[in-house]
Amino acid sequence: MTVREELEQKVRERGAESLSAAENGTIYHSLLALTKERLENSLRIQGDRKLYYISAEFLVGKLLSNNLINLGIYEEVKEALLEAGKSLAQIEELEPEPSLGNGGLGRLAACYLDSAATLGLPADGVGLLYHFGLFRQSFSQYKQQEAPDRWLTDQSWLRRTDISFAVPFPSGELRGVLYDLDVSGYENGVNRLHLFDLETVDEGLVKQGIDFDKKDIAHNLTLFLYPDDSDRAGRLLRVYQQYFMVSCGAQLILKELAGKGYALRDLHKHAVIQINDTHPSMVIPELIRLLQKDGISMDEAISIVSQTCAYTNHTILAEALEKWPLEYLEEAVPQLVPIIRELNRRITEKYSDPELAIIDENGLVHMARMDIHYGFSVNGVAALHTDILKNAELKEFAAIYPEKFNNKTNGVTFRRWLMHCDPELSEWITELIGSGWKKDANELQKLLAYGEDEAVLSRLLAIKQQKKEQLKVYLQENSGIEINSESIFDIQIKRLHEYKRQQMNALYLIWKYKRIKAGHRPRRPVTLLFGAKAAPAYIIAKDIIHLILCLQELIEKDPEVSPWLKVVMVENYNITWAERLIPACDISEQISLASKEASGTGNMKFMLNGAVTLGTMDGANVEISELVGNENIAIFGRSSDEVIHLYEEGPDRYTPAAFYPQDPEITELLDFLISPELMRLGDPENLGRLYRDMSRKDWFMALLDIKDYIRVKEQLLEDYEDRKAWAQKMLANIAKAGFFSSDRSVAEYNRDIWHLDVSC
Ligand code: 26V
Repeated sequence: MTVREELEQKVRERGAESLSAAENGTIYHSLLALTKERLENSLRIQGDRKLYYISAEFLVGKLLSNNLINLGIYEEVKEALLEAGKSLAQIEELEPEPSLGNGGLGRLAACYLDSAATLGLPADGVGLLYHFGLFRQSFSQYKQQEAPDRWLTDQSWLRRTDISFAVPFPSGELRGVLYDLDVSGYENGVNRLHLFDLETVDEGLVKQGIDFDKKDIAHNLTLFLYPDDSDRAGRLLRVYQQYFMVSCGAQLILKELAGKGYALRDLHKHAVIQINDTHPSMVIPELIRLLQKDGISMDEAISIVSQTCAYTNHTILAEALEKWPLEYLEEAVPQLVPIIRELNRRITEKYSDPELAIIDENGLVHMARMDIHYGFSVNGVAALHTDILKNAELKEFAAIYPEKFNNKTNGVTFRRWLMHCDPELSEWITELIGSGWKKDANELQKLLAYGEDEAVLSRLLAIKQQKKEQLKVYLQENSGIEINSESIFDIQIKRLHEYKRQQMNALYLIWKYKRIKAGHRPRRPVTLLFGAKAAPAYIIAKDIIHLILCLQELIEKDPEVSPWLKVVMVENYNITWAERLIPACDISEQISLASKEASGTGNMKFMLNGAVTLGTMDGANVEISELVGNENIAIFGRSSDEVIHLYEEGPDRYTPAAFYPQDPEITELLDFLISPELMRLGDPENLGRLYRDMSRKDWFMALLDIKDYIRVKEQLLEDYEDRKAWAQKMLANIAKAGFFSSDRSVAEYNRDIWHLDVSC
């Protein structure tokens, strides 16, 4: 049966007369069923040795198009629908987006699963099935509001299995039920994402907003991703959740090992566990515990587990490196405490440096340190990040385990981040250089041959314009917001965090607003688009959102400025938004304080879609700039070395007092936060707090880089006017993006860490 016939049959089974007469909802469910069946009949990637990628987040995004592309039936389905007068894009709108992640870390996990399946590597994901995931964001009175995001539906990509495991807690055992989701490779077989749900979970616990009884772990463990941890109960709940995840995961891994007929003591030969940041770190003591239960000695259990686990570090921010009070672990996971103490004892016996101890003098358990001592590989996620880990943050560890440290620069899947989100660009690239780039992204470099081809360059500009028009329509339909598609689209989309410096972008906005008020109109209007969620308990991050929303309103209501400058902060930024925004972008904002952004992956997606990066020499921006050359990227700000020195010299070395009130231009920008114009619109409490924070602390040094940022951004806006030169920059960025394919990253992980055999 052809895909079209199958689809016709499926809609009829669901009561429609024909495809053309069917409602979009019926078509969506038919497509879901059709695709799921094909996935189930696909080759399951298998091997003697398997990777388990264990992660608190998997930000998979909508799956319909992705699966259709990977199964090789996207075009057929699209055509069949078109002939029936239907649009695949509209049908896709009906698919809920799984809310199983927060940012780059979770999206990276999803890209890696896609690439591992594409490369034919046996690699499954292990995580939790959060019923409400991360919160749903809305704006009211220029502030972020949080609501539960119930993304789960009766018919979905998930398959409930009959596998479940008992997880021991001091208050009694709880059961984790396994749900599976097929992960398709591009024109290849399937792997699985294993998500555990609490059998006794009770959604009814969520009453007001996103509040619920944090202590009722028998019913709450899989309600939310990252529940508020501003109090003890919240932090304990994180520990309970993490343990629930790793215990289920460890039991699954051992069950699969036994299922294949291998002895437990051969675990390290047949399984490798990639620990994605420290949320799953307790898998190490848990596996040791389970092996011991089966009669293996402590010495041998430690040795086996140490040869099985590898750790990826995704941040150097001290506050994001997890340290749990031993007392919490004694309360939540007492069975692991003697093991962790023993792991620590062995280290302190050998090394006197207190920086190396797993349990510090304050009784805090450093999860990353446990991973480094008892894993066989430690990797950073971009060249600069790995250098900082080796030479600064983790230098004591690099000195004793030089062989463990390695770099794996992040990557993104081009199936989703080009073929799916910009089919126009994707098809045109194929016209120019053939389709080889879809399997070997380095072939994109063939585009460089067209650097002087006027027809090619103007077509590139035309496709960008088309994507900008599409975004304009989407925004109009979904938010009622009008944007000018002839303006320059400047976009900053990422989690809200002070180190990412959305507040510096807001200072630029204030500067530009004042310039225009003073009569200096830009040559072309500019639209600044933001998307970001702030952690519910992160006060300053929420104040920054408030500032941006107030500026959005102030500018909108000012007839002198609004024709020239527009701000849009999209509500509930997620993967689906990213897929709309990235292809339409002219300027990609990657402006973190140098040394703080481990890698970034949005920067790669933007470049791949022909945006020019405006950024600091941070994370993977450094590698982007090396690849594209100075003329194709706009770099500003202090270097990571300078910043690291400033921090090392102590809190007095950098002080915003050097700029405020010393520097009149910067003072004018900051004072605007508490100006009558803004205070009239916004909440004086939020604006005042942000003003005080930025003028007295400015921990991420926005004032240090703001002038250079303004200068370079203004120059970039000027550069945009030379349309041919701009198109050449776009082309260079696309052509050089091949390095950032997650296929390359995953192949490197496999070569250096996983050592899996390609099975198909
Ligand atoms: C830490 C915490 C601390 C408690 C509150 C919730 C929470 C959530 C996540 C994290 C881990 C942050 C690590 C992280 O997301 N790192 C990002 O990883 C990306 C993929 O490697 C990388 O591109 C980004 O630069 C990096 O910030």
